[in-house]
Order: sequence, then structure tokens, then C-alpha cells
Amino acid sequence: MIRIAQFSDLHYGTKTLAEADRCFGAAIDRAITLGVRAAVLSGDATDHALDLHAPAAERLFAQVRRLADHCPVLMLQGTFSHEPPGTLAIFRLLGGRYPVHVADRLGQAALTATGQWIASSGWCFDAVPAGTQALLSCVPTVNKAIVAATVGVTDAAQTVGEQLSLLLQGYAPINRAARSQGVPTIGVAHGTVFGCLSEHGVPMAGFDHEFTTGALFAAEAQAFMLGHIHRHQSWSLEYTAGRQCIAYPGAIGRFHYGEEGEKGFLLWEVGTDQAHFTLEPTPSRRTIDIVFEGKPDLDGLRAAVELQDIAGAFVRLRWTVADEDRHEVDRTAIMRLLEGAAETKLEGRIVPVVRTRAAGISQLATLADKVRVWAHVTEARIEPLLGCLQRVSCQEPETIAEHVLRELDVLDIR
Ligand SMILES: [Mn+2]
Repeated sequence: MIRIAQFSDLHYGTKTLAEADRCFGAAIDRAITLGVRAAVLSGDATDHALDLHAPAAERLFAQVRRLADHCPVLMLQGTFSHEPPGTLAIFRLLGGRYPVHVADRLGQAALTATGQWIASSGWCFDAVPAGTQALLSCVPTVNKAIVAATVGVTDAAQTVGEQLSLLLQGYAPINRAARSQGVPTIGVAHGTVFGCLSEHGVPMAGFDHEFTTGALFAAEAQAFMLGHIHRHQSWSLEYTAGRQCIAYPGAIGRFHYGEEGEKGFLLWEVGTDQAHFTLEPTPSRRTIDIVFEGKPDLDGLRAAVELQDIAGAFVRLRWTVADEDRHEVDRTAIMRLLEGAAETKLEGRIVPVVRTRAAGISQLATLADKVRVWAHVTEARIEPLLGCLQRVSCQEPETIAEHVLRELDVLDIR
């Protein structure tokens, strides 16, 4: 069995720095205490392109260097919009006690007994290198634009899935060979598994998702370490050669409001016929959502605040209010009630007064025609409207008023 720490979706960026660095720092401390033999970072180390002088860049380099002083590190290319191609190249130069292997193309990496990485020259080794302690097959983010250039835009997403599925099957023979030599096998990838849950609890079931659990299991690696989805989740399968496990650790920290579940990294134990993990929690921030369907009422807010401990938490307050009532929201009073929170985010949604245009209405000759078109557009009943129009245009105001008052008497409303 080999003990490996998997960290994913660190999202170091200007705004995320405090959360990312507190959580990743604590995770590294814990991984070192637990004596991991290697570390895998499965994509999205950064949240966006970072300038070299950005504090987030320096903190990320320092943390990865700290990790590399403890054990060999493997970094996989994540989503291009978060981690622009080329971002990871610099990590090869960190110069820790152990090397950082950057997997920015399809390929395998063999971890040796002395903590070195041997990279395959093609997508797969011809044979398991002598002295291998663990064999890792790396599937970084696929550039769909390149696939689209070859097969056309409409077929690109599906083609990516099909080709990845073939590729993963292609790793099965060497993984079998490794297993027969007593070498644990691991897959590392960044992408969406069909049917997985997003961090907001929404099932991801589109046609452009890279993987199915079946395709991942078909690689016959004992463990499959995934990045991209920020919610921790896993799948396992008992098969003839033992137990396989696929898992997302989820993001290292809580970067958005409304994210469910615990945040952390995975401590893996991978053998030749089994794989296990535990989620090691990180000190991610606490977020609280308070939602009002209408105007935020202060008594309701006071009750919500008393119910939940808002001290040090990140609080988001949402409400929906009609356009004409927008000035009645007392932000100062709200902020006073939310004192003690680490951050307060007030998000008022204003429902605008909606007017539907009735095209061509101004060109109609009679007022009755205009009313007809208006009633049609607004789906109002036309007969009572025409009746009113008739009265308004032919009767004296006193007669109309009398008529209205009589109707109110009949209805007993007056
Ligand atoms: Mn991500």
C-alpha cells in the first residue's frame, strides 16, 4: 500500500487567496504529519492567470515548495480558463528535496523508490519501468478546441468522450502488468463525470461531460483521482482483481456561497487490489445564506441571526423586492443586525415593472381597436373592457359614477 495525498482545485487568485492559502497550508501540514509518500494536485491550482508579482503566485509557489521538500509532487493541468496553459511549467523549477512532475499532456509517470518521477515519452509506457513504486496515468484537461478543429464543433464534445473512453481502456493492459508486479496503479484526471453532483447539489448530466464511471473503471487503475468538481464524492467497484475507487476531493476551500458539504483533501491508501481514502477536512470558511422571498423583514432577520452563529461567518442575505418598494429596504439596520460576521453580502433583486409593447397600436383608427390589441397582448378579458369604454365615451360622468356606486351597493363593498 502506498499513502498519497490528493489536493484539488486550490484556486489561488487575488480574491480567493486568504481561503485557498489557509486551507492548502493546513492540508499540507496534515499530509506531512500523516507521512504521505507522494502528493497529487489534480488541476486548477490557480483561479485565473496570475502575474508573477501577485501575492497569490508567491504563496502558491511557497506552499508547493514546502510540499516538495516532504515528498514527490505531481501537478495535473486543469481547466484552461482557471489555469492557462503554461501556468504549471514554472513548478518544475521549484527545486525542492523531491521533484515536481507536471502532467500537462497525456502520459504516464512512474514513481521510483528514491522518490523520483520517470515520465513516459508517449501516452503510455511500453513496460513498467524497473523499480516503480506506483504507476500514475495522467489525463489532463482536453483542449476541446483542437478536437473541434478536427471533427467539427457539433461532434467535438461527444468525440472527446469517445476518444477518452478508448484511451482509458488502452491503459488497462499496462495497469494489469503493473499489478502482477506488485505495483499500485492510479489514474489522475480533470473533468466532469456524467451524473456527478455539483457543489450546489445539482446533478451534472449533460452530453459534453468527459467521463463516465464505466470508462474510468475500464482503465483498471485501483484509484482514480479526479479534479474539477468542487464537491467531494466517490464511486467504487468490486471486480475480479479487487476493489477500484474513483473520487473527487472537491475544492480545498469554500470559494462560493451555497456550497454544500465539508471541504478537504483525500488521504489515499492504494494497493494492488484495493484503494481507500479518507477526507481530511480543511479549516474552510463558514457561509450562511439567509433568503427572503419579499422585502427583508428585520424581525425575521433577527430571528435567523439568533438561530445561527454568525460570528466569524460569511453571510449572504438575499431578497426580492418590487421596483416601487426598493427604497424601503433599510440596509443600515440590516448591517447592524449582521455585525460580527466576517463578511456580509447584501443581494437585493429588484423586480422591474414590466410593460409589454403592443406593436402597431398607435396606427389603429379607433380606441376600441386599440383596446382589443392591448387586451390580446396582456391576455385581459376583452368584453368588460369594451363595455367600460362604451360607457366612458357616451355617458355623462355623473351617470357613470352613479352606476359604479350602485354596483358597489349590490356587492355590499361600500
Ligand atoms: Mn475547479
